Amino acid sequence: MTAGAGEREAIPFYDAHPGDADLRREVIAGLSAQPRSIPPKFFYDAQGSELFDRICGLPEYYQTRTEVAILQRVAPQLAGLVGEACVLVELGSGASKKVRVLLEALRPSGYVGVDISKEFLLASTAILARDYPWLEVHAACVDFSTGLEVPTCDPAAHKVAFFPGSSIGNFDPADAVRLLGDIAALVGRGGHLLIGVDLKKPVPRLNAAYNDAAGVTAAFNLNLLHRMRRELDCDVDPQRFEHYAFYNPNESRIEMHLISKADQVVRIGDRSFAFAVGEGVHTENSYKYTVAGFGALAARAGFRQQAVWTDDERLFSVQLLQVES
Ligand code: AVI
Repeated sequence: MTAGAGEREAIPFYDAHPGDADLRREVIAGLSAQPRSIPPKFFYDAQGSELFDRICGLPEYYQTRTEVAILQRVAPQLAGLVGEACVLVELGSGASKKVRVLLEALRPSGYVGVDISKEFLLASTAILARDYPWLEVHAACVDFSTGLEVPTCDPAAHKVAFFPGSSIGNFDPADAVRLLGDIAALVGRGGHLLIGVDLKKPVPRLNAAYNDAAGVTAAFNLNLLHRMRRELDCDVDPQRFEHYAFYNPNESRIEMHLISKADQVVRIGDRSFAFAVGEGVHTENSYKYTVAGFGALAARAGFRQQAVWTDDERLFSVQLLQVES
């Protein structure tokens, strides 16, 4: 297809989107296990991605605005640290808002948005392609918790992965090392990873961020049950569950659960799952790190901390990691 004046060709799209079968299989496996759990990657259908976007603007959720302020402050230095004409690969690109600061500062030759939420990814990369006509934009719908096979625009270019929002915190440390290793393989020797990492801090601040007064985080958590109703043959009633989130200091993580408000049975196809009142499903962990603790984790995947920036209150960090060469 050839684009006419003022138009762009369709964005190259790589689709490895997990379908209904993965949702059904992982939900049934998670509800059959003890303790029960469902992986947080299933939060992000179109509704879940919208709700997460709203979370990012909440007064209690300090992460997003703090990270954006750090990125704006350090962007001018970044070009000097990572060099010119790179390809930027954004993991968990979501609404692709934060990356704009980097696009202006780095002027990369290519951008690859990688996300599990297909509709959201296609919409946000289309907007980027419209707003940055000089940029080669690609989209890849991938569940990167199971591997990172992503076509990059220009195989020879220096690669900079961008993994904002402390999404790395949603992986248990062993899985985080595995994912960081996949990112190291993607960017190659000397390649970079710019990553947002949420820091340890007083517990009330953490608890408030995951129990906002407007109830958006609760709606985000409960959307998982709405999604099961929408996409599976499932009779779960989301009103009979409630959101529960707290900081677990022994594991250095926020935990989110969905707690049954009644004795009840949930049916999915021909499978039934009995819940006693108070029984829960573990839906998310969000690990919090010290700067040194995250450096040690990244080193296990072959990265060294080249630069670390924080805000004045040390709520959040943005870290530039480089694969040892
Ligand atoms: C995407 N991730 C980094 C968010 C977090 O803070 O762990 C997801 C989230 N869960 C509840 N609020 C936000």
